[in-house]
Amino acid sequence: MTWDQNVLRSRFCNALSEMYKSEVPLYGNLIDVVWKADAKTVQDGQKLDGLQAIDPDDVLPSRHRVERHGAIRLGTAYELATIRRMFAVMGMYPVGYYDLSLAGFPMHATAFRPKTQDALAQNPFRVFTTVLRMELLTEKTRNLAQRALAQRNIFTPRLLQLLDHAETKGGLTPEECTEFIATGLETFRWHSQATVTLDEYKILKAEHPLIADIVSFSSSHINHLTPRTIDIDLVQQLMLDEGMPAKERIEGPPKRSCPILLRQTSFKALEETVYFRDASDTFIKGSHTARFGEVEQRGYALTREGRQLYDRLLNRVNSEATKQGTTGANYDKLLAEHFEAFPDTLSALHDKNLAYFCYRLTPIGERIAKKSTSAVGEVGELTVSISELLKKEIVSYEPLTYEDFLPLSAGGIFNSNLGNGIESQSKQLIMHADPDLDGFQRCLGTHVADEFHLYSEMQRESLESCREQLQLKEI
Ligand code: OOG
Ligand code: NI
Repeated sequence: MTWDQNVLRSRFCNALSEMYKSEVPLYGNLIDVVWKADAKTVQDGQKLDGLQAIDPDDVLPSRHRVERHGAIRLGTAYELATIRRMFAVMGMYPVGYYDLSLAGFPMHATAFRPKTQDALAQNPFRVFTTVLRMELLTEKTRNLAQRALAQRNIFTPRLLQLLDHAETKGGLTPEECTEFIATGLETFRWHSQATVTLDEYKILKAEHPLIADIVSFSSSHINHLTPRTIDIDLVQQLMLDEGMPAKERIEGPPKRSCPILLRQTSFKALEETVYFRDASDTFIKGSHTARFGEVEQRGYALTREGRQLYDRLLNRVNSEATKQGTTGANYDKLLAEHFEAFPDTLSALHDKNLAYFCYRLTPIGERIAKKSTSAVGEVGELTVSISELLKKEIVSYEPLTYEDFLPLSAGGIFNSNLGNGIESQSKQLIMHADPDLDGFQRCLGTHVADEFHLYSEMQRESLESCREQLQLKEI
């Protein structure tokens, strides 16, 4: 049985991209803009050293053109548990828990993604997956939502069979893989006929537009796809130059020499024609705003300490902005000012333990490793500190790329695409809910992996490999 999860994920991602480009032609234009921006950045030699360090292959256009993520929104525990099975076939596993009540939404989320560096390098596609929190809805809306969701099955019967096959036989045949892609796409396809009446849609939408988006259709349409860029500021500018309906600002940290975490922007969701059934079972024309195109620029993965500093600074910016009513360019100025407190050199990020790194032997280190005795001491006996190995240029480090998401940035992306012009920095914190990781994991039927743990294991393994090669007792 030839079943390579990485290949299947790549093929699925390509098929999804083609489907989405045909459904939302503006998304194809966005890909072209990203392509143009990256080519220009590479040509102008404006690449920052830090960016090169992130992923040297990324400057090679072929790999860079692959979509990095998409997003879907689900309604029930069954849908979440089944999507978990579907993504597992493609080597994508739930990582991280995102409490979106922080941003005022009755939802929580995880990201299904490859977990190892090798799998990420082969194809990094991941899907930000949200599920509705029924307990946060009013009774009337909850009843309506539960009724509508109980009537749909977003998975084809054939897909469900293939999931059983994959699990019981431990894989799929080549023919089954091809079928899996074709039938799996149906889960993410757009349907312009709603499953609810216009009145019901209005009730759902009045409570929250995202509830209407999740509940009113027979599939969980992909709501955006996202290529990665090496210069998001340039992409934002080019989108504006081309008259695309760009989001007002880039989410996440400000532009820096050492990019951290994730910066995102998008073109805003389009208003699309939708047909609603009325009481006499005829269709009436209405509209719905849901689907958009996004761009991401990925930076370094931060440690818990680094992330706490990021959150602290961002909270300060947001509370000051709310107090003073700061928006737009002034918000970005405020953000840049506050983020001056975040160290912006590789060595400071490393020495202050703010980011995760991958350690490697330098050519000097490799020469030492080849000899049977270590230049720094007796084989297998010595404990040498990492700072000493770095000082003697035996070992060097590169930052690890952040592979996850940011809940407040996600909130900003959601908000920009509700068709009401609310931007993240002026959002209304209407939700007073606690996170519910346990409830989420119960729906999912498994645990979500802790992203900090994954990065710190990668760092630890890289150090362990250096130790082994240098034949040291301990680093
Ligand atoms: C998901 C928004 C979150 C991101 O890039 O932060 C997201 C959604 O709109 O459903 O995709
Ligand atoms: Ni996104």
